[in-house]
Amino acid sequence: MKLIYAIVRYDNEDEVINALTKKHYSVTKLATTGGFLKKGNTTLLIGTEAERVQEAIDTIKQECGKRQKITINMPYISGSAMINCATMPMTVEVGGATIFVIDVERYEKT
Ligand code: 2BA
Repeated sequence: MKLIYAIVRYDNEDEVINALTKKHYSVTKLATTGGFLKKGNTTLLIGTEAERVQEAIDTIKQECGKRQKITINMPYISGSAMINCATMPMTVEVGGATIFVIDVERYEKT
């Protein structure tokens, strides 16, 4: 048994969840926040048999699309005082999904 953590963009969550549930995966959706951009994203928990992990990942990839580069204005503090706060353009990649696959030691429903 494996547990997949998939961090996806909020915009993609419905499509991903629908595609996974259609293929009979059980999914739990958590509302999460990225530490870097401080924007809402969605973390999906998917518990499944090891042999079904690749199909789940392929489904997630298909629904989330390719990663894209975007430019954001990051707060930039010059010197030590907040009064000197300005913004600095920075390019980051967004989209796609960040996926972790973890071994499950025990799984039961009571
Ligand atoms: P955020 O932390 O808000 O990161 C948004 C995007 O900013 C990231 O996209 C990445 O392109 C960039 N980024 C993140 N941390 C950075 C840093 N320290 N310096 C420069 N650029 C940085 P993704 O890689 O697609 O990540 C999307 C979201 O997935 C992240 O949102 C975070 O919530 C989660 N995530 C990604 N990698 C993770 C990891 N290794 N552990 C835990 N969560 C992760």
